[in-house]
Amino acid sequence: MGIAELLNLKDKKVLVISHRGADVDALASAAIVRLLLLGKNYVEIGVPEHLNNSAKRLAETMEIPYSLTPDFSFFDTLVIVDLNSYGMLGSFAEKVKNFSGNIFLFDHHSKGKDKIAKEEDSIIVEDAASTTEVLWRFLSANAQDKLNEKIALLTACGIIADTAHFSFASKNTFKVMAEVFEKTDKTLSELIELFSVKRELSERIALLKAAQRTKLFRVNKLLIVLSEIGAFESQSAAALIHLGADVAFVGTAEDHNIRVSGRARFSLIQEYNLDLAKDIFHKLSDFFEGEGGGHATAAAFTGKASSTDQVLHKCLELLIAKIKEKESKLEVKEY
Ligand SMILES: [Mn+2]
Repeated sequence: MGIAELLNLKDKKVLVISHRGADVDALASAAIVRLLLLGKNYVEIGVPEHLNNSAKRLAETMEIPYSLTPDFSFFDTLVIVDLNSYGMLGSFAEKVKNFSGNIFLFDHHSKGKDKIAKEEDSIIVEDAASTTEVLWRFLSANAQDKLNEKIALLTACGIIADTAHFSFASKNTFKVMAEVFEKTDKTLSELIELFSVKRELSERIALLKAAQRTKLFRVNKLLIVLSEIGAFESQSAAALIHLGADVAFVGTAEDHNIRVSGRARFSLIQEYNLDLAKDIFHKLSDFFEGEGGGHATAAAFTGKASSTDQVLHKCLELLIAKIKEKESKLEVKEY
């Protein structure tokens, strides 16, 4: 088929799916695909389980309709955005596995072992800042005329959110942003406004508790922290990096369902050739039931274990093994 065929679809029933807990990039990417195909096809957006608050805000400001319970049997085409592993599909995973129609996929996460769509129907650019950036580059190359203001705004929102306001921008990010600004009169702060939400009290309490409960390790010159909280684990891991950690792993447990989120300082990628997704989170499924994935500096695991602590310490162990490849002498100290 070939992924460029997506642009020629006509009279199809298309379901666009993002990952569980859809974030701004996931929803914005789905909205871009919807806008591309609308008019010539019937298009719906499906999100497994839930969206985060910023994505919900974007859905309001950009008027993006979505469903948490799409009827898969109605559709003949799937477009998957911002994920490449069945684990990230949550309750939709089985339905996607059993889907018999065409499947297209756009993503920027580290490639896992799953093959959701055929190679020629997928574009996975691991060094892109966001999936919206991948889509923008795809359209620039194949359908310049489709690049309108609405798609530009959505592209910018995905980039700004996934780069934490340009902290992790890729080589092409600013080129894409420059092209975006040619399509709109909005300023950067007006773009940020499109998905801004006030942080709730519960989130701020969780972050401060995560900081209070850290276990701190020094491995040579690196500071690594482990922590456990009731929710907001990914935000907490990011906050701990801002506080001074080089790598942070934060876990939460609901019954025996455990989620662990990891963040690493960007400089470690080059210095230690570290990729959190490949070196740590993909490997967790060798030790625990569940699945992990993500990016070089931000990744997560969802699965089962007898305790969160067990998973956190496995993350630490795998990280130390990776550091060992670079440094012959290791001095590990717990504070
Ligand atoms: Mn993304």
